[in-house]
Amino acid sequence: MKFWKSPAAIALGAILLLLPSAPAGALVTSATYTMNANWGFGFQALITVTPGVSVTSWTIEFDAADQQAVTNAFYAGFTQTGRHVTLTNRSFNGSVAAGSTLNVGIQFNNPALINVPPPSITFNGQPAAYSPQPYILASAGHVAVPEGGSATFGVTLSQPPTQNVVVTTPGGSTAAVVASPATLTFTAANWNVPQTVTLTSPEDADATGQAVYVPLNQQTGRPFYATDVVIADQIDND
Ligand SMILES: [Ca+2]
Repeated sequence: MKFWKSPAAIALGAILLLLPSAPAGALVTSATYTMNANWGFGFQALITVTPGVSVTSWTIEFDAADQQAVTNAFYAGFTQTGRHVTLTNRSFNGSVAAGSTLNVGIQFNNPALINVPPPSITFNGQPAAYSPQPYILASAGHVAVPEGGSATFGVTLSQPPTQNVVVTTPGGSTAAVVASPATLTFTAANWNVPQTVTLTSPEDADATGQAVYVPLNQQTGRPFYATDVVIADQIDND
């Protein structure tokens, strides 16, 4: 008997069509990670988790980037072993209903100036469907700039924009180191082609090298890319 002619098979097919496509208990747990403030040697990030099943306690785990150290967590306890970070619920927010959103903030020390998000996030030991935040990527964290001279670094995006992205560099004329050009424009065609930023240090009268923050901030475009920060280390010649 050909199974597709079987009345029983036809009846089973009809029953299957009536079942919901995502039965309760099979919802996917999702997670996002967003760097919402970056001041160079530290930053704050927001993690959101939408559990697929209701929970009464939770852990969120991920691997931080090289040298990143959690210094504080908001709405969670935290421990860190090497690069591995574990966040745990506080007494008041252990219960999270399936499909509702849990928000946790984290603050890091970030001496290596890395703004790349964690590669994955697990929730109660299970990998979450993870949407890492796009980011602006400088080719170096620190750039040495000789006084009276210049140095360069490159900038790319982590993924193509859906709407052209303009990134600004600080253009202060009185700084010990000046970055140019003042803006970089990335499109769906050139997002991964490094654009050169030139750091120039005018001669000055002091006898010390200044460290100048060069934040790379998105001004327009979509999606939203995390800020990267370069530190220009002026090499004094006086
Ligand atoms: Ca000098």
